[in-house]
Amino acid sequence: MLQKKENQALKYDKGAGEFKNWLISETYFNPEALGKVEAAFSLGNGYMGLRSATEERYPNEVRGNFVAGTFNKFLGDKEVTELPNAADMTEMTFTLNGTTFQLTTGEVLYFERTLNLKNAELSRHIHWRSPYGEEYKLTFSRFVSLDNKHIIAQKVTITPLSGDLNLKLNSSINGQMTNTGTQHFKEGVMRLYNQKIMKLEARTNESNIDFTHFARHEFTLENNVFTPKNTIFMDRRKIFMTFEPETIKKNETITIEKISGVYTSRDKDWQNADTALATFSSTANYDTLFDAHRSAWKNNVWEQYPIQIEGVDFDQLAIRFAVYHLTCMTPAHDNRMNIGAKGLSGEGYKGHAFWDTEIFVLPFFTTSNPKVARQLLEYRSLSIPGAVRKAKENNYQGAMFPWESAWLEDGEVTPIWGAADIITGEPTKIWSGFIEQHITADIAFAVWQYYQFTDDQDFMEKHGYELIFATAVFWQSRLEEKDNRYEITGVVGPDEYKEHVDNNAFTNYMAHWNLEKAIHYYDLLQQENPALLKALSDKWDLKTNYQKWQEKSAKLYLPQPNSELVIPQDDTYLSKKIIDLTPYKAASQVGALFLDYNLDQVNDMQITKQADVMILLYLLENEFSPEVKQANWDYYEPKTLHDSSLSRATHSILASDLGDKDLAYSMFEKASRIDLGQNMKSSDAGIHSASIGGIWQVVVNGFGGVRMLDGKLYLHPQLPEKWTGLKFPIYWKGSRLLVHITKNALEISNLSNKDALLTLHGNEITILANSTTLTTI
Ligand code: IFM
Repeated sequence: MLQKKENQALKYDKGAGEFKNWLISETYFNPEALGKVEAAFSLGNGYMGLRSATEERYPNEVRGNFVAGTFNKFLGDKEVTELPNAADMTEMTFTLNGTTFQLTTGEVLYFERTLNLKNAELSRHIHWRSPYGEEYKLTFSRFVSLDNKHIIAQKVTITPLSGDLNLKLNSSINGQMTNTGTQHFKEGVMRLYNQKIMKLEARTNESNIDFTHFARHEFTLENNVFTPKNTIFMDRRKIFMTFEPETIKKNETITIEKISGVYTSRDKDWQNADTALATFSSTANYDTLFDAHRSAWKNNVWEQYPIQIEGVDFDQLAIRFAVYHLTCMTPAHDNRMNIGAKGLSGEGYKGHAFWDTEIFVLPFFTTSNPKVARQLLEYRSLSIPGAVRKAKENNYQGAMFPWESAWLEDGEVTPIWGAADIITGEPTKIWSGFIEQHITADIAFAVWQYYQFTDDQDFMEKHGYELIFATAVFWQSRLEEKDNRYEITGVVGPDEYKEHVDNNAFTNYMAHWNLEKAIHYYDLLQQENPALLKALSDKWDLKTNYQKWQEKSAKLYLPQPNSELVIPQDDTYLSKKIIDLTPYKAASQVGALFLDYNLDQVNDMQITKQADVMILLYLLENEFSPEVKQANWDYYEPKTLHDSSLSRATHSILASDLGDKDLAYSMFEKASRIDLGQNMKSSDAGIHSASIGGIWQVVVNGFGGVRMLDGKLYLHPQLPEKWTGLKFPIYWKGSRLLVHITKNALEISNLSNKDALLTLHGNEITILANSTTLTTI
């Protein structure tokens, strides 16, 4: 019998003392909603991500362990490359006096599963009565080390409460994992070393990446280490051991540690499976590994990003949850890799990177850890060859970046077929990979944003200028001449409910912005670095392109506000049918509209999936007046279903710009609950990376009012009524600033040796090096 369900499965207020607003707890076990906790409580370190499936197995679970950058394409033309699900090293089956431990049998007298964000450790505390009335206390803890990126550590304790215990443990490295049925690995060597370390090797079947997995165990009874009777077994793609300790007396506690590791031939320091074995063999025990892991989180994460929200406990927890997942999802160790739309927390979107990185996640790193931002942008630079190939395949020039991106050389990897069409009964075609093209300008935008924040000239010379030029070469080749102007027809904009539209405002404006920036930097390099300009000109034929940029940019059609100040989202949007969206807006599940209409029908209605004109008003904010922003909000928001998790954060920031604090806060409340809230189905396929980056933007760019416009830093804080304070760090042109906003004061500490210039509420101020400035607001 399971515990009685409380109204809310997740609790946010269990943390006390040093853990206040650091803990998220699941308070009853719900076998119907395993995916939520597997993803939202997933562990990771940017090298790998581990879904928090339990040690014991359940029918509805989705176990997952994803190693960044290890893409493989299952042979077959319907498949695209994806991050394969590595062997599961966490599985353990406990047989207690002949009965398998399972929370769906017997009686759960107590259950709590907690993610401690501060220490990035997952724990479970259980009091279980077996179907035969025997009672046990079990605790489980685990972490994915931030200090040693290859390591997963687990610790289990079992205390028999009603009599002695005969325990049998079956613990495996299970390579039978699939990605929803697709097996990505060829079977490799299995072996037990020194009666202790299990090894399972596997190789991806198309990309030929070697994976070597290890696991070893340690047993302690009442603080005495011992080796129980054990046996090794091998099965297809699975190696496992059984352990049978001597009888454990009533109230005695047995502790089992399982330390596992995965190494792959994608690792920069990979040599072979033997050196991986030597490295793994020297790893320490749980507690020692945990100390190093906890210190890494303290030093590299929480001291690097000391972000504090005062006044609402949930909001403080939510921003920590965001920073936690931003750390878990980001392969900061390797510039050949990027961030998946679901991070490393699930199979959703196959580990592919989208514009989610540049527009939603990157601002966090650009502002608070520029080194990582640079690496992520270098990934785009290194993947230029794939973008050039895509341009050529489409008869364009320059770099046409893939809508979905995986390994550097892969080019476009968006799947072609998606969800069922309820009218035709066929799969819906996904057009984004063909015609959602704004990503090319989004990448250029992020490069420029990074450069403005950091003044990183070295990056610009090695990567940045080329990215801005190569993308502008694409745009000039993409524009179509019509009636003495240039247009962009047949695209999907950010609103993916509109396909094959002409002159999507966001796309046209961003393309124009991209062309203008290329012209600007071409002029600049001509003055300041002609040698570099020559090298890039030789590669990209910039002389010819420069002229085309000038001619075409000046004549590129930019949809203007109409008499009601509304910017047409595209050429036909405003003439389409309007329907009552009330039921769909109220639906708890995303995409409820598609239970009644198919995409072709929605294409003919004024229904917007996610921020489209709205995101234009945010990114290029100084090109539009407050009146235009308000008119477009009033027009589009009621027609926007927020069916993409990217939408609400942008709306919240715009509401702040419009001076509507309550609206901004209510949008933030919804955005911050997409993964962390009580909807137990919202995260099954993985957390929403862009939404998580968006939460940080709402806090810092929205409520904190931090904006970079034309290369200058502006601060215009507008705290929600319920907040009493907000503290966050920002890097600005080499200075590290700590901003503390309260209801009526603003304190900025410059923690570096360089003065910082910024504009506060319209006035320019200098924050002197190593000093603090206090202003009333
Ligand atoms: O990039 C987004 C897109 O804007 C909306 N659909 C989901 C994608 C991945 O998050």
